Amino acid sequence: MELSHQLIGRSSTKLVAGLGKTGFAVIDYLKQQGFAVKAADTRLNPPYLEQIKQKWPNLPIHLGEIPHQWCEEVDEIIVSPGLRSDRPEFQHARSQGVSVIGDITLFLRACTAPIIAVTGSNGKSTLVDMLGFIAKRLGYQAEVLGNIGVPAITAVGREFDIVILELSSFQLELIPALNAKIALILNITPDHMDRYENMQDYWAAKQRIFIGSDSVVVNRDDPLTIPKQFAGSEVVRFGLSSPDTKDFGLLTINDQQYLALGVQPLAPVDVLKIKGSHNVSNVLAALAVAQMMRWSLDKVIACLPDYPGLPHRCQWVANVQGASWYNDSKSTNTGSAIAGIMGLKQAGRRILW
Ligand code: UMA
Ligand code: ADP
Repeated sequence: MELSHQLIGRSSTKLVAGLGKTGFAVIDYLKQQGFAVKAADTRLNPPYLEQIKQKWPNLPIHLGEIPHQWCEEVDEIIVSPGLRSDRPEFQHARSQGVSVIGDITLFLRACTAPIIAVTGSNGKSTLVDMLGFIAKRLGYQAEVLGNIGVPAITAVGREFDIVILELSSFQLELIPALNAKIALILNITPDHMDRYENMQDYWAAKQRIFIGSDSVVVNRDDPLTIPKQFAGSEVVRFGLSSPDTKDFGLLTINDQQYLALGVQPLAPVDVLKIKGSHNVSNVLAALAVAQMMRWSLDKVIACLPDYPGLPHRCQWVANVQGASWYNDSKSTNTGSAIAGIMGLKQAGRRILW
């Protein structure tokens, strides 16, 4: 389905706050739409400054603390995910009737394709990448967008039939209603505690993914992934234990572990290239999504052994003198570090971390 270009308030001025990857993509989109744009960043030398100056030499730019005046003289501010949207200048703008949104809200205004939305503390990128891999193998035109590193707004104008959207808690904070076809929180462990008061606040931001969603996937190993409110139609669960009738999980048959739907074994876990029980959990989540999308499970199972995983995530590098080496440099919080160590643990195996 094609994304429509909504030309809302062509003559109005937008302020893009944050001149990183997101800010650059948002300015590009807004300029293409014919809006007057101003840009600001609290840093004196933000990463995309030179590209922005080169592409739009006359664009007004403010660097350093953003003045209240800059925020009140526009009709809308698009705040990059790395910037807190409760900063005083944005609060002031709100009090003056200025709308303060994020890049995803801008994207949602133009997106008519169904969205599979994924958040969580760890494994988001692996899951969305895997879902993109599967969807493309099954012949769907799928776009993998968002926090994985592709600002969603860059997809507007392209043709596709499904969006697989990775969302951070920062992005979710600014989304009023995502209305996803399927929404899921993969897991919740402490992260970004410099941005949130406590785990409750972090969890509440993640929970926003469920607003307006048709169906949800729940990790039954992690109660924090259950929607606190859900008015949609379907819930499918996954977890590493043996599953209930309609859930995904693991069955042990003749000492071998199988991915399973209810009592039905689907494929031995050993066929997967990506290793560790945390990755098995990611695969089970993908199967739950596939089931809800009514994708052929036989076809999905057939392509799973080919999924290579993403670099730097428990990525096998080499075997040297009997020792396996893994690169897990994308492990940036305690939850993922524990998952990496515990996930690769086997009887008789010694791990040097
Ligand atoms: N910053 C300032 N002043 C500003 C604007 C930004 O100091 O005025 C700082 C922020 O505090 C942050 C950094 O600059 O430390 C980058 O912020 P940004 O919003 O400009 O980031 P982008 O380059 O646009 O990248 C963002 C996501 N970054 C963050 O949320 C911090 C990228 O996720 C994402 O891939 C990209 O948009 C495309 O959607 C990165 C990330 O680390 C990979 N995300 C966190 C995570 O995964 O845990 C949430
Ligand atoms: P995210 O996008 O959420 O940061 P990634 O897929 O990039 O997640 O993986 C980041 C780190 O988390 C890597 O070290 C990876 O091995 C680990 N990881 C992947 N899946 C999970 C999971 N389900 N639970 C815990 N850690 C995980």
